[in-house]
Amino acid sequence: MSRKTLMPFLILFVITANAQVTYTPTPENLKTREWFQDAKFGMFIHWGVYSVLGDGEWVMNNQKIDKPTYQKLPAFFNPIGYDPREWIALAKAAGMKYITITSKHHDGFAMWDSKVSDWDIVDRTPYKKDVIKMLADECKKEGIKLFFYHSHLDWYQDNYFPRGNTGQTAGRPESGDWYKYLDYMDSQLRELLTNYGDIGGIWFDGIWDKKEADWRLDKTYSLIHTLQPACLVGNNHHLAPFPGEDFQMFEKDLPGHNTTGFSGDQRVGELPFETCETMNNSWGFNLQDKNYKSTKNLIQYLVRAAGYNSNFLLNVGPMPNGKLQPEFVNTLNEVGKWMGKYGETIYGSRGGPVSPKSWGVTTQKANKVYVHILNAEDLNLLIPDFGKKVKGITLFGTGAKIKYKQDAFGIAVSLPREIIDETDTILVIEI
Ligand code: FHN
Repeated sequence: MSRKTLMPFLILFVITANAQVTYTPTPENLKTREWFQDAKFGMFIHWGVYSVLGDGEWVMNNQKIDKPTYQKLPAFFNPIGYDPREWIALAKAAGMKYITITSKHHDGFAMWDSKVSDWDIVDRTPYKKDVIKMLADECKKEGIKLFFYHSHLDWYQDNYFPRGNTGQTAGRPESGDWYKYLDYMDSQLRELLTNYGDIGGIWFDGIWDKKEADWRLDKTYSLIHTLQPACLVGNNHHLAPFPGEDFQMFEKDLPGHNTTGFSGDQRVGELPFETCETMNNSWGFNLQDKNYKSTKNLIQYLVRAAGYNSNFLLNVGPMPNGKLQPEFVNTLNEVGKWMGKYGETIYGSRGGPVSPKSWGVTTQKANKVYVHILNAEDLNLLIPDFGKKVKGITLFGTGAKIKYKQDAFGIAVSLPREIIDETDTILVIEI
């Protein structure tokens, strides 16, 4: 084998070798995984000082802003309109059961009161308040689990050296101590897992910036599981899960798909799944991005995700004043109305016995299989046989009986035209 052919294997080996070699999740951890799969729907929040520029969370890198210039930003970040109760009320109204917020994005800025750095919201902004603490306290009151998105990649720290593929225009010195950076990251994670109550999970991102590095995942994952055994670890490395991880995420794609190009090397593993998506085309607040996805599109994404046995983490990028844009609020309320009516077919379900099809997906709970027809291409639907005798089929919501014929090939259903709902027509198959 040539060096060139060997390289991808070596890279994979280096990363794998850094992960916990053997990992047995604790009973508490398995319980959180179960809860996570039942919860199905969460709110992703990308919020940082970058929101001031209204050009997304990559603005430092994309506009080639150096550190001294970027350091001016926190002075403009004064989110006096921030009220975590509003965000949580909206998440609940949308039917979401957990929130994943950026504790630190790639710009390295800590949105909590870090003691190991002054590059944080309390030390650098006129607002001076720990927004993560405020959110954590309200989440606890409201029974919403809180997860932290935490960037491995850091465009600010000098010790993030040798540098990766991004963050090269921050004007940092050509030297640094990589292991000091990892120690620093672990100290910050220790703060987050010590001072903010029970944390649902840590959602890592950014390893793809420096695939060949020794990320010491073993140490970091062990630290997390020692501090909070029930806390789930997930890593958006776009690869198959490593030992020490508790869920697998897919960015902007359903498990096994690669429409965005992120998941080319991603193998679908055995852990609980989550897919994340934006409401327009941006994660962080983007003033000019008006590519809002429709309510129907987002509901169908959520339903499809459930059919793929996956959670759906839907992103909002709050504005610098701490408010959410009305476009997001309206759509989320509409999604919530739908979940209020049809959530029973999603929450607590698992991917159904029939694999996803062009017409839709199935979910299942106990002896009920929910057939979600998202695209009624044909009023004569043949649901492939899944080895169970059908006792009856009804239309979800009204309970109206649906005629069917079952044979060795499957279940033939002729759908009355008047029952077709262009968002999702849901049949309940009792088995
Ligand atoms: O670079 C980030 C990006 O800003 C955003 O946080 C998304 C969320 O999945 N993840 C990274 C790109 O893979």
